[in-house]
Amino acid sequence: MDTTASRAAEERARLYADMAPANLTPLWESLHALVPKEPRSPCLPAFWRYDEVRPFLMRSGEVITAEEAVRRVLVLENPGLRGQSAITQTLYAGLQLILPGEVAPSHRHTQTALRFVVEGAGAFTAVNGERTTMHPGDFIITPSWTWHDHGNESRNPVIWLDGLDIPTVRMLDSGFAENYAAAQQPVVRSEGSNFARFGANMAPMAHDAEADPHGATSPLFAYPYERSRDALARLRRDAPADPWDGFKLRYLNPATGGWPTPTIAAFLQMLPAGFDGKAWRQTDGAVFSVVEGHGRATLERDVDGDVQRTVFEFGPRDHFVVPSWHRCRLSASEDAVLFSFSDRPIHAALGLLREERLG
Ligand code: GTQ
Repeated sequence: MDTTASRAAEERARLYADMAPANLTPLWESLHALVPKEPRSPCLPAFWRYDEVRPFLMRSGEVITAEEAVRRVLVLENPGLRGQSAITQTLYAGLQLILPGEVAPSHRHTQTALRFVVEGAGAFTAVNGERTTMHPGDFIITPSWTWHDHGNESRNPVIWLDGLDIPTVRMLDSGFAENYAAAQQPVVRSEGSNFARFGANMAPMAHDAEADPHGATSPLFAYPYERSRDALARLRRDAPADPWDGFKLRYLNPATGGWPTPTIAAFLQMLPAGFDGKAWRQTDGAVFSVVEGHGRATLERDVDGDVQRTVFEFGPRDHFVVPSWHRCRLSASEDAVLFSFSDRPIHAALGLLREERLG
């Protein structure tokens, strides 16, 4: 370095050091990272094989009760976001275990939650005074600020995937929570009441009073797998598979046609045996839970001219995450059904949603 350049570098370094106590930093040192040409997420592709996770979950059942833990959950923590309890920059995911006879006590919080039942039937979740019995593949919503508790009156352990917008609410500093006075909230409606009111493509004559007046969260809180699975099977009879997605449907808010929750979207798709999908990418990072079948997800992204490739060979009850703007191709060696959720409603609401379907 010539002396002029080294003098400039020294003067800059002195400026940075002198102004740091005044809480001032030079934008020009970080501009390209702050305003990147395209997303370069610290979130990494990651895979959780169920055979590996399940024994740890069962061990957690030996060391702590659901009551003591409040929620006995193993967090699916992204290896690129260690210490943040996050699976993507905006979303949290975990696998929750509830053993026969246990109760996870009632509380409420501003974070929105979804459950996707992975193993076992006969546990229940109670939301807003109504219980729903859980079966594998059921998609269940816990809207922001609604009382909820879980219990297991069956003879088997029940395990489900929790998806919450915890990192989003943390970023917005809008988290509130409180415990209910008793372990369980009173049940005030019979099971199935919610589905009768909102699950038949019909709605009560006046439902504004009981539903979220902003329509931000679906008034329907349980979407049975049987129905969703049947819809995919019927789709398949009448139309060819989409080259990128196979047969894919989104869960909706029946009162608005919009997303089921204000922050989290959810999807169910079937990849027919032999499906070899084309690549797509999207700004919303997505978490996948495999329900049926075996297949492969191939993820790629370009880093400084190199292609980083990650391949996941998936089977039932495995979980994986496709971070923002990674190219992803899905294929299936036998009929496969995948549930997924993402922060798509946030991207859409802010005008930031981008997606590409590649050749
Ligand atoms: O079931 O209420 O996985 O509050 C994390 C936080 C589940 C729940 C989680 C929660 C819950």
